[in-house]
Amino acid sequence: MTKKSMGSSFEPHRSGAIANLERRLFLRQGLSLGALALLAGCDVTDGESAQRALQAMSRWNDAAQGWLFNPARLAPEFPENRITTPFPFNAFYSEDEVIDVDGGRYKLELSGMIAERKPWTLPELYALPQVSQVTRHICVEGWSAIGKWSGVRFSEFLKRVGADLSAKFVGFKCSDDYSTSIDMATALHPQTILAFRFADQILPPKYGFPMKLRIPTKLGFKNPKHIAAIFVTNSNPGGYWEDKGYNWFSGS
Ligand SMILES: Nc1nc2c(c(=O)[nH]1)N[C@H]1C(S)=C(S)[C@@H](COP(=O)(O)O)O[C@H]1N2
Ligand SMILES: [Mo]
Repeated sequence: MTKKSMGSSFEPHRSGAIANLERRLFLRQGLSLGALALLAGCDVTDGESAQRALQAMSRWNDAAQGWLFNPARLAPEFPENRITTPFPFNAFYSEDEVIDVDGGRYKLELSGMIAERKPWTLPELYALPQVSQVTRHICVEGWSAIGKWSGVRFSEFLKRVGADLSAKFVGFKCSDDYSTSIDMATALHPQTILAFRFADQILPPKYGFPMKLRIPTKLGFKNPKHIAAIFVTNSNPGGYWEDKGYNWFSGS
């Protein structure tokens, strides 16, 4: 990266992507591009090195958070009278575009570092031991709501399918073309559940039929709905919002 003096001279050359980057940087880290340039010691006004500098910072952030994360720490649970009604809907599209997954034909696909990769039907998944939780869902957009989800502990599921629990990441592909990924410690956290029910009813389409991963220790966008495929890997798969610059760890 070449060092370049900063000043208003680069302003007119700033591309849309750079302006966007600067806005994100300021909103998320309270940093201006100029401050980042000082920290990074490089010209962050050219798109590629800016992206590299941001990614380096975000990776450092993930490493620090991973190191601080205590898998034994539990998210608060609430009595049922604290449940938020109606529970908000959110997705990268509007509620009238919610997808309709055919439960009869549905099969959950498994791949990567998993010994038994046979697909699972819904009746097979519903027959697994079920637990419930009343926890707070926190969205990065600035709202939160308490809901009740039920399903199988994700650690239980991963053990049953012979997932390599020493692998680093678990990735999720969703039927609505959403994706996300989590670290293995979070996947094995006792409150992380593969949820089939919301408020004691089969998960309605808007909340992610036929299943979502409920992770009360992570922000809402790390809780994938409409899961179609799960894979275990050692290389960070990123995700829909993660690839757009949201901090990958986004939790505790
Ligand atoms: N498949 C899928 N999962 C998703 C999303 C999405 O757009 N598609 N949005 C995420 C975000 S940002 C939030 S806040 C929650 C919203 O879940 P809810 O509709 O049950 O409130 O789903 C998360 N999981
Ligand atoms: Mo969200």
